Amino acid sequence: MRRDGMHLHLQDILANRRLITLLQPVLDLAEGRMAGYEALSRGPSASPLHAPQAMSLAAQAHGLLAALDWARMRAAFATFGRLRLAGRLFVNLSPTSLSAPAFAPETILAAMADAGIGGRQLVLELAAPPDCADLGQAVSRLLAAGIEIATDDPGTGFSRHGPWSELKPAFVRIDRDCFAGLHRDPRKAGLVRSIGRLAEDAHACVIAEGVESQADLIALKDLGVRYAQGYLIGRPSPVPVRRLPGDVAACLRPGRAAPSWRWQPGSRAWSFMPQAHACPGDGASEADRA
Ligand code: G
Ligand code: MN
Repeated sequence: MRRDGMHLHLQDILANRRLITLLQPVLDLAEGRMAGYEALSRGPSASPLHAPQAMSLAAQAHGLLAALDWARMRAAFATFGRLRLAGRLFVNLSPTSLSAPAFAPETILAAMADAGIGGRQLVLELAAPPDCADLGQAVSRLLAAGIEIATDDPGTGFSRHGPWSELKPAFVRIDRDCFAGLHRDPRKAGLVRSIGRLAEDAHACVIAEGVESQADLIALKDLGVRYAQGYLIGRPSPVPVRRLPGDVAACLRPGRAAPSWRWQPGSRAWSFMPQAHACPGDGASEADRA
């Protein structure tokens, strides 16, 4: 499609609300229930902008990235609200949009209320390391409004991510490259453990994204990773699963997994503990619904 044609196509998608929202469950490994859902946006099915990355690149080229992010977020609110899902809603966002005027916390909260979603349910997931260092003020306003931030782990260009002290993420994502085959690779186990320690010190929880096997799920739980997401638990879908699949529930059954290595802030050491630590903002549930 030519440049002008692509611009018109994008404008049509935005003006006529042609975005599709898929939702993928995020499992709380400590509680054994769905903690919420990540919204994954797609363009119209037969469009060259079906893939989220293609849509972001085209929008960026035409100065429409913040408008696209806003439309994606509205579509995610509408789908999540219509399905009356409980827990958190994770929405991907380009870091530049975070400080765009349209993303003022009161505007976001009003849009959530419109969709029937309660406060304290939204997590903005930064889709890439931010180039701009001056996100501090925007982040502070969002946090004050009860909106949380999720970022990538320090291994994925986090030196460009700005300090965690500025973004104050409540959630830190690790990718399947980082943990796939974890149970037979002590180096990967060491890496996951180190990220867990960094996250713990920053008052954040780890989300492992892209979990496809039971072995990985059990190993992640053993290492104290709190949340997991992936095809094993549920595929991205317009109508996502709400209950744990049987094979996943079997992984979490008491006695199924070995005792876990957990970081004990008091002793500043890793030690075996029977229970997962508490996480910031625990308890977003039906009770948080408007
Ligand atoms: O990084 P981000 O959260 O945007 O990545 C989400 C993408 O990963 C989505 O496009 C989704 O379809 C895909 N995805 C979700 N779960 C899995 C999984 O278990 N394995 C793999 N390979 N991809 C997944
Ligand atoms: Mn994600």
